Amino acid sequence: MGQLVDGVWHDEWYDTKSTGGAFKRSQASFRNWITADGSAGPTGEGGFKAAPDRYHLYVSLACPWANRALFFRTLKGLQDMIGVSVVHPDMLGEGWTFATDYPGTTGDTLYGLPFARDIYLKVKPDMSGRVTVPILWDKERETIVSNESSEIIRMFNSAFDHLTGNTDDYWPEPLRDAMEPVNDRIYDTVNNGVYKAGFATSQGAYDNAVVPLFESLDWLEDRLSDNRYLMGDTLTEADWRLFSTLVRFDLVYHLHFKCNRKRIVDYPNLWAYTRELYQWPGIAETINFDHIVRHYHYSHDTINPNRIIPINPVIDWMAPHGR
Ligand SMILES: N[C@@H](CCC(=O)N[C@@H](CS)C(=O)NCC(=O)O)C(=O)O
Repeated sequence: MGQLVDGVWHDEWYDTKSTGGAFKRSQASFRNWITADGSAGPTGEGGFKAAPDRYHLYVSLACPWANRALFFRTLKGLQDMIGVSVVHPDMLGEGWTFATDYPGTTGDTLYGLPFARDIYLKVKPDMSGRVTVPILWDKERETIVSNESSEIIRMFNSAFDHLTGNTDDYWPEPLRDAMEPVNDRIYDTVNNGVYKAGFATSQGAYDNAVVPLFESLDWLEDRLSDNRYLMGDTLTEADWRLFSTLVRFDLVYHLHFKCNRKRIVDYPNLWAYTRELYQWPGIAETINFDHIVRHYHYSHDTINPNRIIPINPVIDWMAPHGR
């Protein structure tokens, strides 16, 4: 793990000294949007028109943010239009790498570069900042469209509809206003909450993350008792954003990130809901538990310095969910 400073790689852990032990996630640096006609999106510049085989996704199969981009690539039938390169699960001194000595990795299938940072440096040789996945790449302009997964899933949700004929809408207009605070709470206390708990280097920072995390899981358990999905009868992006964290919870966040008041299997509604989404057509193929378990336990040497991979519970993901 490290970051670029003026184009030079520095192998250093997240700085939590200046924040009283609290993990602060940095803002994504590329915020353009693919649109149906190439017009500019809500942020960034225009010129990224939806087209078959023009865009490419760099992902880690371990990463919950990258995984949600993969969910949407599948849900929206974009597999033939958008290629994927998969990084190595171990993120050590060089950051994400394109090493291929691990099952399920692909290397950089476009340029054969060794490190994910090289993709960023190709665009901005003096780049400063973290090198994160997912990266949505434009093969035509040879640049990064976006490295912000919440925006990538919105692009995938609609920009290619005229090309694929898939008009499934996970961000429906009538639900947007109500969805926003749900997404915000889930992002802050659950998706990012597990990281804040796990990367905390003081008791106070850990407590400030882990208590709201379990308050939110209780709130979600209750919400799902009389709602089929988070926003009612309609399956939305809010569900997929939550699912990406839930599917990792019992295998990595519970132990490795010390989010251990309860497991997801202890919540009847959340557990059935997690299984339902796991069993959604095409979704299981985007989830690689081996990369997930390996990445977290092997990469975070401040948390697990001996890199021992735990035995972990055996989870029956295909058990009937009854929902
Ligand atoms: N805002 C980004 C966050 C992505 C992110 O933090 N990805 C992690 C992997 S799970 C990463 O690449 N971290 C490397 C680092 O921070 O150095 C998004 O949602 O797309």
